[in-house]
Amino acid sequence: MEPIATFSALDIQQIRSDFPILHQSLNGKPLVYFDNAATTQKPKQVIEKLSYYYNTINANIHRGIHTLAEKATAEYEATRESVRSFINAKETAEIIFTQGTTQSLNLVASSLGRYALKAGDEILITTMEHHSNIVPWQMIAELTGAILKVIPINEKGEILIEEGLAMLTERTKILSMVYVSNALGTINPVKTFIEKAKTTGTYTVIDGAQASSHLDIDVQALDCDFLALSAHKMYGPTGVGILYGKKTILEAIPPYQGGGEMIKDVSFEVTTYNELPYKFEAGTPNIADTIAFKEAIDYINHYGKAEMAQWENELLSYATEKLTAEIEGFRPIGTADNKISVISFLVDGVHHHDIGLMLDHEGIAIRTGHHCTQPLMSRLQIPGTNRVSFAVYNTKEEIDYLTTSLKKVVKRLR
Ligand code: 7TS
Repeated sequence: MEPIATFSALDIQQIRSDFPILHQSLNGKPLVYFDNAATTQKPKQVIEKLSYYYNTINANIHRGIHTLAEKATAEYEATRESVRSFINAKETAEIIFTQGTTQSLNLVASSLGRYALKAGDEILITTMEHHSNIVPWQMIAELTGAILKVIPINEKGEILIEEGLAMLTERTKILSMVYVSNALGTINPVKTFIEKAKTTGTYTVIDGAQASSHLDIDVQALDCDFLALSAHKMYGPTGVGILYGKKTILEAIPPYQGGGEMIKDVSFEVTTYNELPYKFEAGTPNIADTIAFKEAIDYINHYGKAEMAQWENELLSYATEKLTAEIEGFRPIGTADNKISVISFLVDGVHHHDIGLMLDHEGIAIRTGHHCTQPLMSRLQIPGTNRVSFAVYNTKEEIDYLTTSLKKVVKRLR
């Protein structure tokens, strides 16, 4: 599919008609899906590709010489090329398929950590990391004696840039930073940090889980060493994602898991590893979902990521203004100057869990809780938030309905 010409041609109703799940009632009300930061819904192109795979070309990849195996392998590798182009990596050898961002970050923490870290070395992360960019580093720090350091943030939910850059020194062996915060929507100045990291000999890892469907990602322009993302947050299936890594580093670091596919030769005495990217892809992968992932990328490319983001940003401004004006005691959490279409909030005098539950009764799906960012919640001294997050198929009418419903819910709860 060729990209459409302009954003004005973007027909939200046309887009909505591609998403079967949106056209249903829940709890007797039409579904309004505002939990897109957790996972986006899937267009029929992705869903149909899954059944195409199982109906027509199901076979294990890279192993058989029969026709089905060749077809499945070709489609699997076509997704790799699609992802390469999507993030502008130099080579497909640099795209490793994983189960998603969490596994990608565990892979890099384990393999890079075992290669690069020794006691006393520092790993630098930020206050707003998702647990999946905290815990793997704690685990490798425990194993190696490395020390975890955390860049502070301000009350708006922005990284303190000067302080953060000052914490990045020759002692910092790895910097791992979230590109866009899932809990606040903050877009971090990752490029500034990567540039400084070049001068301190620090490996850079970017958690791109929330950035992938909203921001243009160019790993060569960023010049990061690693980047992780999940297909399910970009209109693709669950259970598949990627780790991008620079080839020279991927060649140097040890494998993550052992097994089939990742070897060249095995004997009881010695095993040699396969070439990239297969060295990091042990076992039969998630073939169907990986193949369908390409449809999601094609879908985004068709409408244009920038055009989609423009619509989502329009929804963000509209909703922020409306909720602030109409909901008494509305308190946005995370008011960064540079943010994506996520609104985290609390309402004075009402528990966030009650809001989430009662909006669900109105057919509105939002997220409630700590969003797997407990240290961030502690820093902000809140137990959690309500979070509304937009995707391209959301509408202003849905925001109007949210506002009316929230007003009703708050009135009832106070
Ligand atoms: N990093 C960030 C920034 C995320 O938002 C998430 C998932 C992950 C890592 C983990 O990704 P996974 O695909 O491996 O699960 N975030 C959320 C969320 O905000 N609500 O549910 C999942």
